[in-house]
Amino acid sequence: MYTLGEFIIENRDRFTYSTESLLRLFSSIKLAAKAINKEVNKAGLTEKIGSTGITNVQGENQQKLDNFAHKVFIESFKSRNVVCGIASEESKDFILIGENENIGQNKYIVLIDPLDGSSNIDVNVSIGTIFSVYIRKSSMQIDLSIEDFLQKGNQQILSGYIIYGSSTILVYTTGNGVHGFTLDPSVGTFYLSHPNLHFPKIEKIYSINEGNYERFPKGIKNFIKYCQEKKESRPYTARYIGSLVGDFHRNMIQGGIYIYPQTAHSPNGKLRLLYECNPIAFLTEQAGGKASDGKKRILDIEPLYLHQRTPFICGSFSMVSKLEEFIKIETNNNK
Ligand code: P6P
Repeated sequence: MYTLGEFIIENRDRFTYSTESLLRLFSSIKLAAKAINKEVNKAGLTEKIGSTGITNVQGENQQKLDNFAHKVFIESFKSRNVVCGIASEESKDFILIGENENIGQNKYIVLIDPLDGSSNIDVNVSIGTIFSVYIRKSSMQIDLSIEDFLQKGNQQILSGYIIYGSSTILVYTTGNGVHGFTLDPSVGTFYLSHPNLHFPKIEKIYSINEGNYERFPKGIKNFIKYCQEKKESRPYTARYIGSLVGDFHRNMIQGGIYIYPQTAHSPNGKLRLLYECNPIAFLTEQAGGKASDGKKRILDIEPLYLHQRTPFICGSFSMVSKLEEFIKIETNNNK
């Protein structure tokens, strides 16, 4: 079985940038993922469960493990001397990694949701880390600026997630397919377990928080009703665990669609464009699926600010296209 490092080296000709830098990036990510996995797996036995009592930049109740995961990734990227700047869901502004001149020569930008779905920690539901990597746009001779972070998703050179579930799996793409590596905790190594992940032709699942049904736009309501009509061609079932990484990972393997639309209460939706939607959208397209805000391709959305939110639909190509049709009908009816 390939380890993650062996797989990267074996496929080095398919990665445009330096293999050494990719190995360093993953060295940071793997180190942090193992540290977080250890804490997540025994959260109930440590003082790291529950809330910090702090409201984070998102206006959400920060969990202790959110804060821990954020710090672990920052330190891990700093120590591997490959990244020049990081933006995190847990930090209002981006973090410059440039204490000395050689780190200042690094050109990789990382945007990260250190622990997505963390409200599920206390109830033992899968949670995840989501990461997105770009090349800085500004010259090496000047400090990083916010524009280095506000790049369209179609500029990503690497994106992925780690899902901390019944097993810990690292899934990534560099634009040459989607590949999954399962952690063997007995040796602390990630081994190739899911080569060339791809949405199956059979579409089974729709994932949406139907508790918000009354606040959904009519096109979304009509699509939910469409999925619920039991017909030969529509064997759909509802699955939603309130954890994007968990819902997405299952849908990519079994076939399905994940929807977090705008509502009257949240006109731009809930999920963040830069470190949730763009990385998952890159993986979605590389796995043969589709990702949009209902009208526009997620990867083409122009970011205006760091913690920008967007309506988010991703999954099996034909299910996303079908939902976009329902939205288009309603948009035309309202003209
Ligand atoms: P709701 C977790 O907070 C998250 O960002 C995603 O992981 C998840 O899919 C969604 O929010 C759940 O939100 O409003 O349905 O609880």
